[in-house]
Amino acid sequence: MTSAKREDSRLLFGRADFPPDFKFGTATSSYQIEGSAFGGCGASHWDSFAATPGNVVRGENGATACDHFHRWRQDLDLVRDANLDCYRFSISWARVLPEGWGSVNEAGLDFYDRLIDGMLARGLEPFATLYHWDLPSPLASLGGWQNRSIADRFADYTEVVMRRLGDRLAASATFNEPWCIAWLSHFLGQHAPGLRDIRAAAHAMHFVLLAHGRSVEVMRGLGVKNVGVVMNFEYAQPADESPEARAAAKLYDGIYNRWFAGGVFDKAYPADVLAGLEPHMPKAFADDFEIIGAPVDWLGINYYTRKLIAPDSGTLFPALKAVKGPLEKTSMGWEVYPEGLYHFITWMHETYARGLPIHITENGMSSDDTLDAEGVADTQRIDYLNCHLAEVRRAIDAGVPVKSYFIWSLLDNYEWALGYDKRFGLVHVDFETLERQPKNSWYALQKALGA
Ligand code: IFM
Repeated sequence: MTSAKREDSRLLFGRADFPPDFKFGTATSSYQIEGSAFGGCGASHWDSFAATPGNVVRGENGATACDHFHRWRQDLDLVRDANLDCYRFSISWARVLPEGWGSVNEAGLDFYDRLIDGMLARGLEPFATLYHWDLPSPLASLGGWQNRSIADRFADYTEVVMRRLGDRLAASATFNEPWCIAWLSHFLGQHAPGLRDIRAAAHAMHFVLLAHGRSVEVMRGLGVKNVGVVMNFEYAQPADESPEARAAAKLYDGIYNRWFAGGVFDKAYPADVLAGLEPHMPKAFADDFEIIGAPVDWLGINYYTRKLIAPDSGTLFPALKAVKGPLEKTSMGWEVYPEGLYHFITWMHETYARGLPIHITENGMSSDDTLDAEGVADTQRIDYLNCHLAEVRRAIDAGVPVKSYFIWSLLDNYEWALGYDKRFGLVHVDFETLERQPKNSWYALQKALGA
């Protein structure tokens, strides 16, 4: 690869532009990179979802993924050599407890044990997430997130993991993106278990938060430090100036952005969303708010895009739809809207997290990256990082305690229902040979963050 090619776009910031204790990192998740066929990992609902025709592009699954299970040393070297400070990863429930509860797969815990020690040996801070969507199949058969007992099972799983690993983690999150776990997967049907059922969605939206609260309790009991939760937010803009579009955007914002933050930080759900969901909620759900609202130490924000929202035909809740917007798009078709990141950082700080440290736990983009003799010229990604980091800096200047920024993702990986086509990585992966090749964005980071 020629250095001239690598110079054609650069990151417009360095460490000196951020507070001295600000950290840079990159994020991944277990099912998307590890290879669930290896090391005694149990089946998850993503395996059966992917095996069902029509759910995932080409029926692809995470059986091999990036083979990180075997190549983790090389992958951690790539994080260190990009001059990053921390690595955010998730622990697969099905790898640790193949049945969801009961007997532990020691090889699974050993894997994470080695991975964490590998991070520490490379000077990287481990940021762990307990659940990033690979629910063990036996629990899915019992109703998964629709069944109240999932909260007890998640508490037990938390205990097994944290007793072994909790002493070496810089930060621990219970969940990645409750909106995806509940609404996207049980109402929109786009992720496992692929349901389109309002009762299932309402139950999942509550029980995922109950499980969060139970998990926090367990971690507090074990003395685990720096416990938080990672939520994804999407900027909801009315598609036009009509009162109907404004109301639809407000409701979208409620379901996506205010429900989960409201539960955790206010011990209450937003009234506008509850007006539609209450008939479908679990009985006496409000009695759980003391558990759900257990204090956390930080909030993780995942941010990618905005949506233009319009009313949809029909009267059934929520009667809204997203329409195509005019801004520049990524290969996911997502609009590039960096101002939304500033909006969420400042809004969450003022309204929900109220002074708690905020971590930007995911931000990044997919592009149709191609590898040629000169490497991967992912100029759009470098631009994307520049304009989103400018918004992070603006929020810090406005007084918000933003402590870190993680790029999604280290590697091209399994993008869920979209299979392996959508490339989010700083590092290109050839899914035939599994060879890794840093993209220009990786080199740009290495240079920007170098001493
Ligand atoms: O790949 C996902 C990740 O699993 C969760 N956050 C969004 C990413 C891009 O869609």
